[in-house]
Amino acid sequence: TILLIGANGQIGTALLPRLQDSFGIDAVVASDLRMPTLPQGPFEILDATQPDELARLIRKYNITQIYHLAAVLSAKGESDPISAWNLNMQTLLNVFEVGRTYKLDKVFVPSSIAAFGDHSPKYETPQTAYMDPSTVYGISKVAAENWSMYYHKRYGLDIRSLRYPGVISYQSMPGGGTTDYAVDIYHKAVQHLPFECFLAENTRLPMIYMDDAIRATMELMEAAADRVQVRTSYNLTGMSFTPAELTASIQTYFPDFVTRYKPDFRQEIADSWPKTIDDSAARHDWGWQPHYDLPAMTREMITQLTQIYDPQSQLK
Ligand code: VAH
Repeated sequence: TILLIGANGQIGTALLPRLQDSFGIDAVVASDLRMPTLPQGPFEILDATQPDELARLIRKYNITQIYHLAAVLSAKGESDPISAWNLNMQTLLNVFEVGRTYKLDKVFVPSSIAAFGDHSPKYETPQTAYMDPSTVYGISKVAAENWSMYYHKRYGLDIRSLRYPGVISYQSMPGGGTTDYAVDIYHKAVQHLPFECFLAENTRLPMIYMDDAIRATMELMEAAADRVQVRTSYNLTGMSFTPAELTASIQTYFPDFVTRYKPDFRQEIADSWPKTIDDSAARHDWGWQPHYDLPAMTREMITQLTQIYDPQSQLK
């Protein structure tokens, strides 16, 4: 049985149905701090900062795999660095400790391009670059990567990890990230509203469409253990674009759509991150290949969100 922690979050919402498709609805226990409006399948309220609560669920359901997707993201973490650090690290170490104690088969923990920093190369950032993250979120990700490696080497725990770029999806809203603008912009566009962007127009960042992010996660977790050579976390990317390029892509559907630029504190965070990513290790080790580029993603986002906001209309 699989335990999904952070099932209500942006990635959890999209990952849950895919795990249920692959393993069966009763083989996946979803968990989060709050009940979702419409729980699909087994659901448990879980505060993963509490080791006993987590261990109780492991025993109750005979959990053999954990996908740990609970975290405070980059922008939100800056408003209260110590709480963000505590939440991100406590939940991670609790997951690794139950992983070791209950001899779990596999554990998935996400890292992020936010683990890179001012002195990491900005273009085609390599798998093994110097990492000096500027946010507490990024610091927690670098620490998480090193703990992953440590538990793997010392206890043989099969931990797998991806450095997600900004993830773009229609299923649910991200919360507290620096790449969130690239989701919000589509919501404004399909509602025929102007968009105010908190990043400057030429801020290039690596991104991925949710479908590709989920497929990468599933493929990494399905790969034979000896193919998973990187035990910190794999670089991963789908595409890279700027707010201006994203706006132009949306304007092919909505020519009157406008973005106004009003950079705030998140600009500095974005400027410390890579602009493009070299994910050749993932491609080489377990065959990673993205399917969505910017035009394909825009088409899909606009089609799906149009259905949600205006179910009567048909995108031509
Ligand atoms: C954030 N989306 O903006 C997250 C992320 C790529 C960065 O990990 O904080």
